[in-house]
Amino acid sequence: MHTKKALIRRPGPRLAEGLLTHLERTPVDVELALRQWEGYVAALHAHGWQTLEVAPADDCPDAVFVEDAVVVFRNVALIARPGAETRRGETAGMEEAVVRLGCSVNRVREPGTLDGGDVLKIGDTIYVGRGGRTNAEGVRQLRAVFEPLGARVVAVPVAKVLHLKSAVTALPDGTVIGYDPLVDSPSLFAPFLPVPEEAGAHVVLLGGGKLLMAASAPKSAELFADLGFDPVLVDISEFEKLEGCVTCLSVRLRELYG
Ligand code: CIR
Repeated sequence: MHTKKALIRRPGPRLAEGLLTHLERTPVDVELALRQWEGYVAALHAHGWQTLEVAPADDCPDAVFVEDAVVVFRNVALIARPGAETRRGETAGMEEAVVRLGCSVNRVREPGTLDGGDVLKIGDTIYVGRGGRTNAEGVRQLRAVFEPLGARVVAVPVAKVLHLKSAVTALPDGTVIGYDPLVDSPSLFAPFLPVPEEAGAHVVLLGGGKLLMAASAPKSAELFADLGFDPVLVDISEFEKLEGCVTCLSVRLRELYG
């Protein structure tokens, strides 16, 4: 049977202290964040995803942004080495989780840094953003792990946003979507569709044309619906205050089982 599994990590008590790079700090309602996280997880369940919780890393305020701790291609995991030192404590629990799932494990090693949020997979192409969190050595190590498996690794500069996937993700047909003012090099992606809102650049592919998106991107949702996709909107306002988006709140592992 085709099982869709996703790794998640519940928000910890220090969530409100999460890192900020591009936004001014505004108060985060941790209770509301927990309810929004439960809504996000419920949306995954409603669309056939089984979720597995990664052990909490409560000393790390940003641990809920679980996607940053790993990259999985086929059944091979590359454990990240977060560019932000305060996030390094997030990877041990992730390593345990992917081992439980039967992945083989590689680790980004010093002096490499790499955040999972900088990695966008479209079929066998893996785009990796070289930016504030992922350095050239991290890119090299990612290539060394995934190219032998048949991946085409394409490195792209990221300067305008935190992570590559803060700027671009992809629709089920492979069209890359992004909010033009925040995409460093749109010409690197083809086909590329500009969207009308920053949060409209972030979609999680739920399967069957369904797109999990932030409620803060209604015009982009309308655009996608008009193209024959089915947007599923969730309110993640408290995570957006911390520069998080729908993509980074889970690690989807379709590849392992599809
Ligand atoms: C951070 O700065 O690391 C967190 N406050 C936000 C991480 C969001 N992750 C992502 O976009 N992949």
